[in-house]
Amino acid sequence: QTSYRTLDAGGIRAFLAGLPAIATRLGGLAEQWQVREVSDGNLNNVFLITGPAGEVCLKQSLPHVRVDPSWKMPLDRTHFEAAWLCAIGPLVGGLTTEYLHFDPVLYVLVVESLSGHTVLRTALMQGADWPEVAPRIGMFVARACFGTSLLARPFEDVFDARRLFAANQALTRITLDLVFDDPYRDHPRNHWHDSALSPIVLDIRTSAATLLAVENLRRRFLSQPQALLHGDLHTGSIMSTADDTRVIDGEFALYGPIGFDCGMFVGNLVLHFFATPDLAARQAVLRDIDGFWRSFHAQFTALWNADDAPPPGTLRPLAYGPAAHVAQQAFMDEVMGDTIGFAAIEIIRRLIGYAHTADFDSITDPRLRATCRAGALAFAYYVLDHLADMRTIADFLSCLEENERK
Ligand code: SR1
Ligand code: MG
Repeated sequence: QTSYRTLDAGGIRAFLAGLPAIATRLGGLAEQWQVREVSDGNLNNVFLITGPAGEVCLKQSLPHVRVDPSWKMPLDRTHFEAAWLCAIGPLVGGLTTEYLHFDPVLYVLVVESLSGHTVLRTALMQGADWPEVAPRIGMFVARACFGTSLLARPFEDVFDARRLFAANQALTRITLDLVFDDPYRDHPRNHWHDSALSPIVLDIRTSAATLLAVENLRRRFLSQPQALLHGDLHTGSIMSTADDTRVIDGEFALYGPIGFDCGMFVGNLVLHFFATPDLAARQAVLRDIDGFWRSFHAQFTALWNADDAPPPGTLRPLAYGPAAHVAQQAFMDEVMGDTIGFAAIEIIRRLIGYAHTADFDSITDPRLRATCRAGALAFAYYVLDHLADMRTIADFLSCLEENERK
């Protein structure tokens, strides 16, 4: 067939049997391949296919949101994920999955299977303490963002890439609505379980300073195409073991402010901070936020200052010495400011918007759960109202520690 259809297990076997490199990777005959559905995110069908010689992961776009068939959606998201993977794969040194195949009719993406890895959010909820993961994510963001920016590529390449990803409008619209808009007004998609959150929601929605901060961040999200972002870098978009970490699910990829990816990751670590009752686990989150930022900063500036000859046509520095250092510092400070702001926005939407996260679900006492959620929401509200005072990751972390003592 030459038109789109949603694949079932039989359809998946027939489809993969027609791809010689993948069929060889799986080994044996198609009838022997085991197909297991592992769909976990909100949008797509995901399967693991296991043969006698190996395993692959297959992801297919649906014409709707997976968790809400009445919410219609174009199919092109796996096209953008494939394009993202091809763009950043060569830059990030093994910190994502291997791209294997994309089918533009079925909107099927086939990638390396990571069945030995655990989704980072799940691992954190199970008590894993993997100190190297956050620095690896810092490395990932630095490499992917630096390598797709004007600092590393001629403007012609960057403009072509911006044009390609500017067409990822359906998912950019989701982010705009779910992250930057719905939580700040009444909308049927919003919901929260604990009435303890309601007074804070009211405060957020009636604070002019907070709403202006959100508006400013929303504008920056759409108007600062600094680098190719992952676009949805929460702890469910990361799979890891103690020794190996991969960023997956780049379907929300777009050119935007680098601090958006940093802020999504940091915001989700903060959610875990408020969700875990264990003091040592909370200290580990503080360490991870610090480790993430240090690694991101060190790697990004190292790439910027490297002596390697950049590709012909790349912008060359015009200023050297202290002036250049000051300019670089200003750029990194701007990314830091964005990181803090976007982290707060991510926390808010995960507590009162459409797409919540599982972090708080493991707290069995309903009153404690409500207190923890309210603590996270109040923290994010405080951060948005004090953005001007929070200039460094240390400022952010001390604010988080203060909240821990409350
Ligand atoms: C309808 S999609 C809802 C959320 O899930 C994705 O992972 C993104 O975070 C999006 O905002
Ligand atoms: Mg996802």
